[in-house]
Amino acid sequence: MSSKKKPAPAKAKDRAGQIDKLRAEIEEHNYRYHVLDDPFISDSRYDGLIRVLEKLESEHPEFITANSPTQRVGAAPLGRFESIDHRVPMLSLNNAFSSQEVAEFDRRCREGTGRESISYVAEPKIDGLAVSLTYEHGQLTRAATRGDGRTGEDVTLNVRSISSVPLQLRSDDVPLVLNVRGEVFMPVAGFQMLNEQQNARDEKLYVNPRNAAAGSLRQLDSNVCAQRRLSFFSYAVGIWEGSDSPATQIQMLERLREFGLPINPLAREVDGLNACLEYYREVLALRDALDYEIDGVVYKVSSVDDQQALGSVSRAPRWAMAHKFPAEEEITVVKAIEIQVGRTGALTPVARLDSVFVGGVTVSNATLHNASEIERLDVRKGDTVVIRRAGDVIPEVVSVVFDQRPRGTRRFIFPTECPVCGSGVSADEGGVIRRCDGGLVCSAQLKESIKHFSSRLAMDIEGLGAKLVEQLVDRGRVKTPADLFSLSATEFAALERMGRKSAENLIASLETSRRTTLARFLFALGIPQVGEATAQTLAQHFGALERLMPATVESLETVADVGPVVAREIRRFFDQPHNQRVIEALRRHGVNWPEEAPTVVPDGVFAGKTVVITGTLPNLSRDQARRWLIEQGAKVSGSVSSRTDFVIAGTDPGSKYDKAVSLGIEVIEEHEMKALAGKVTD
Ligand code: 9MJ
Repeated sequence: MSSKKKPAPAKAKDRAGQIDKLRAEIEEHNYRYHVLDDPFISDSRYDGLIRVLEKLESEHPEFITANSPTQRVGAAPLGRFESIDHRVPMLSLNNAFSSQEVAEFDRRCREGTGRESISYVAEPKIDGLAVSLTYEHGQLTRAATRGDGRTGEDVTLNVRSISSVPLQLRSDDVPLVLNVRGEVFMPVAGFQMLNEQQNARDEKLYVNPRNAAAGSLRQLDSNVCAQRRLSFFSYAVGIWEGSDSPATQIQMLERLREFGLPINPLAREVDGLNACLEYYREVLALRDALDYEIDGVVYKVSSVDDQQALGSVSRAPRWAMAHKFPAEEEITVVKAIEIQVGRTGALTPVARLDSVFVGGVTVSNATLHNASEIERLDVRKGDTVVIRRAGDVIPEVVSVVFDQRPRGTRRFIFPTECPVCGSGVSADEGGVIRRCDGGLVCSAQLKESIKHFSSRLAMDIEGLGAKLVEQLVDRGRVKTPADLFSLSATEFAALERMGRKSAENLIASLETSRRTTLARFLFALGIPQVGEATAQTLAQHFGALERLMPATVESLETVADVGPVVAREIRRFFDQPHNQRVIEALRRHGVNWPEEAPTVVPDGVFAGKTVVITGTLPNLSRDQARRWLIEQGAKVSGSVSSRTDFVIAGTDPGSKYDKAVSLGIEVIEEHEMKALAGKVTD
């Protein structure tokens, strides 16, 4: 009979030592990952160490400590959050929105300290939630939200689940009591993942990472908060007791980092006003590349003595200033929802807005993308909405503020007829994009096509602005791009905003634009799916329009980066008699370009064929063989499928060879490939 023996005391001591060692190792890895941003081991290896520790602790629960890395999660849900009074109030920051305001701040700091120039710590302003963490004897004992600055909520259990917050400080030389302040935030990737999960579960989406972080930190069940990918940066100290605190802000950040607290890596000392403003520009340029959201930068007088000399007014320090970036999100009202018809007939719903300043510009329109987006948002005329404009992107409606919806609003009904020409509307293959079927009969499509035709990267007709194009189309004077070349200076001069001189200039620039390149001409035609780069490749590949226009879908697919969808669009475009007539007319009007030799005359055995290379060939490297085949007009693919025409096999051909044989695909060797290229198909 076997009975469980109690471990001998010496053994238990060994175990305790082993557990301690493992904890220290895990904490070291955590520190390297979150603070130094220089991990030694993979995430899965880290998880493995945690599992070993969990196992040891479950065998020896007597050795579990409150701040063991295994004890971040698992507490029972709370009924409500307790209030916590901040022993030292949590300050807020004054905001500056312009360089002048920063200059005034700098002047006040200089005058208040009697210094000629001030050394500041500059750091990004994280768009998250301020929290206050208290460490006693190096152990995390409490975490509180800012609340009104004097009283916050006890969110200790939730904050413990944030892996970048150390449960115990690293150094042997930590203050008896350390109260640090910092920002809890949700990295953008974590936010996107969370919203995907929310969407999959049919739950409410969060509007932005800040709201998601707030919603997560306010979960009464810390196990839910633990699932959310929150992170933390520290930036200030409220209480430092039991040892000498640093004399400057930058030294203070250094010490916090030594204690194992994460500090923003962009924080640094800057001297004087100009360096502050330079820092602002530098961080603004980095903004979109960061994986967390920031809404400005913060400048703090570095010397603690100077900070004390300057003091605080109404809960904001006089020694610190937030220099805000232009807001990327604002709230405004939808005056109307209208449909815009694009060059290819796509119907795009647009929200007309009460103008707001957002992302550094005044915005009065925002895209609603498509019909399903309107449905998803349930946005209606009269709604108050959140709009967003980040970087150079088109402003968009992010969400509706439903509790401000006025009575009597109606759901938007997507039109079944083109609002410009009355033609029918059809949905594309995915059903998301709806298009007007009117083609160039539709004046909206015609206007956009002409604007595109004359744009800088296309025919580059200088001086032919949008307003002129609209007049020409509205007067029925331009029905195709070719009509532009039959206009006289007198006709141009008769248009609004045109004088004799500008009309003559326009005639001159039309004259110049006649001489173009094949690539520009192809781009200008506005073939669906053919952008500037594809137009270039097509021009290089075929060398002449006469060779491109009759090309089959199969041979079009041999062009680099032209897939089946693009090839079909090109074919469909040149098949339309209307397009053929426009091209003829343009050439009649003298539009011309230098002929170039095509890179490929695809008429051999491999022209238009899909070929896979496998194994080691006797003479050619893989890449040489691939390029040789492309020159022969082949499309070289990496995998064998039923659409493969040939497999070129060398030695050790592996599974591609087996698959080709099983699919009955012709398998040939390198010398056969070369021999076949000599023959021309009938
Ligand atoms: C943020 N939000 O990143 C402060 N902050 O300092 C930084 N906030 C702050 N500092 C004193 N970097 C009060 C608030």
